[in-house]
Amino acid sequence: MRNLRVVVCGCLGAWVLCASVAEAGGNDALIRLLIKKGLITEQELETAQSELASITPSTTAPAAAPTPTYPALKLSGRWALGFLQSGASGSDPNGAFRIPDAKLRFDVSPDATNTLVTRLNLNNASFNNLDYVYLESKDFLPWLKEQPLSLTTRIGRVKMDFGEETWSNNSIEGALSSTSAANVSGHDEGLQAILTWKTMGSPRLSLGIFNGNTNGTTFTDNTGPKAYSAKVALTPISSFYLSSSFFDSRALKTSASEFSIGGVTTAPSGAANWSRRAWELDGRYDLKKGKAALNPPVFTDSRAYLRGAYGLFGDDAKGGTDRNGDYGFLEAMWNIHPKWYTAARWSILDFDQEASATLGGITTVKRLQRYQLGGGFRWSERTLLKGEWLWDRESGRTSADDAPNNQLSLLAASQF
Ligand SMILES: [Ca+2]
Ligand SMILES: [Ca+2]
Repeated sequence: MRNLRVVVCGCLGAWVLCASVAEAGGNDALIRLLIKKGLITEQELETAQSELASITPSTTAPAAAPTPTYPALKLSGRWALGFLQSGASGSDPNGAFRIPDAKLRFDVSPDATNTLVTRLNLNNASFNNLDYVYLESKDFLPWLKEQPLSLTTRIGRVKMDFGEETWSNNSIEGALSSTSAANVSGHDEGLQAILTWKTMGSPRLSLGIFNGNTNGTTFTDNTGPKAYSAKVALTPISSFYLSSSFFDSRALKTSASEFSIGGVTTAPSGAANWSRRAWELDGRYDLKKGKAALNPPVFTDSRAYLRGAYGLFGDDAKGGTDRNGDYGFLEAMWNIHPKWYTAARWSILDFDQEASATLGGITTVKRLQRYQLGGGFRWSERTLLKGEWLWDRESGRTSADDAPNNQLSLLAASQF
């Protein structure tokens, strides 16, 4: 009898599966008959039905994506806090617990095309300014929807799209806690247009036009000529990314530029009118490329990456001394374990001939070479514990050579 029950139960399982597809009418009578004849118990019937439920493919349609409702608000942010200790000429000679980076960002979308982006700069637990406020509009040209193209425009105060370090030059998103020696970056008021092809290596063209000068209290442009930037980027193979950027501030008179090179934005000494131009080439190769986006680099799931940049700049000073030079970096990061990574970078900012500048509070630096070694522990998907040792070597100074400004940083960093 037991063997018969096993056979009947097995058959019943298959039969219930078929019966679920066929009409249900009349099945109940058959089940009642099988129970009555003692060929199956109620408990065995329940077990068969529950097994059926677990193997039957869902016949319900996949849940449709919820229709977005507008206006929509998205809140995001990041922070890094911890302990920093520098040499006597650095920023923290006494050692200090600090919050070197804290940002809060609001993305408000009034409709499906437009998003108003505002980011608060709360570094060192102070309200400093709004890093940017802009309106981003995506794919609003009907004819473009028929093409393998995507167009995004931004108008307002934006981050200039120049080079690659600018997209991760902070204590959270960079593999290392500090930036490279040149850290070329800037925010300015203007208009950006980004055109991306969805095929053929995803080439990307980014163009921008900006006021150029740093803001007074009125945020107006002190000269008619506008600054502009251009960048082209390409991913010829999935593990290799390449970009080239160009910037021209055009006439700034004696105002400072919004485009920073090594923290230097002021006019060259003696200049009655000046302008800044820069060109940069960037490359990145990922070993065992993962699925995460290239930015932020610290959250890469590739096994390792190597990236580098080389740039040239010229500060043309009418009535003063030109300030030209070049810069670059080489950076490597290696995920030695799913939870642990290590990273290192060498970078340089080098002024030509007799030119020099104040870099990180150290005056008359002709050449800065920065060596960084660090790593991190992935506490969770979004929170890291990071450590870095940084050596800054200044040379070519007229007053003295290398200043004691090396730095140790131990940080907890997170983003949401
Ligand atoms: Ca201008
Ligand atoms: Ca030094």
